[in-house]
Amino acid sequence: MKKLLLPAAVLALAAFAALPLLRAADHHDKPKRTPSPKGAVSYIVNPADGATVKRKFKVVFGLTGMGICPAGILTADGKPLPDTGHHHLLVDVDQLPPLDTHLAPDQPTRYMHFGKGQTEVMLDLAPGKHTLQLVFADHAHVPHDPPVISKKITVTVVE
Ligand SMILES: [Cu+2]
Repeated sequence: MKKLLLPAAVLALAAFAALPLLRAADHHDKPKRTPSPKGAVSYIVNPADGATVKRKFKVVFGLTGMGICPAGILTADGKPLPDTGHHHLLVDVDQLPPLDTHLAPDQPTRYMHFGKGQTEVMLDLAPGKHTLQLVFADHAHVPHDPPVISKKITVTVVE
């Protein structure tokens, strides 16, 4: 538990620094997946499926049966904190990425990592229909086994 007491800036830096290293490892073996507990659910609290929203709108992430932990955090003995992870928001991503390996790096307003443990984001999207879906993943950005993924919702953005 000692590592949890590190200053937030150090945690954020660790999470940021971990990404390129993980990408480099992609070409080798598949990463070990972290188990998710039975009944864990990820969902979008807001907006509602089918809602009409303004260009700038807030997306609120919901999670039941698991906890949030910033990316890159391990216990003193090198293990992930059990039943934890961080959110990823996929915007207008038609097909889910492979769920047995590291998720692709952050792409603003399309493929977002919330490695500091954030549970909401303000989006600014062009008018029209857009889809939103959450994928929860572990300390190393690898979805849990079984994966904890929200329903994909559709919103209509208006000026
Ligand atoms: Cu991530």
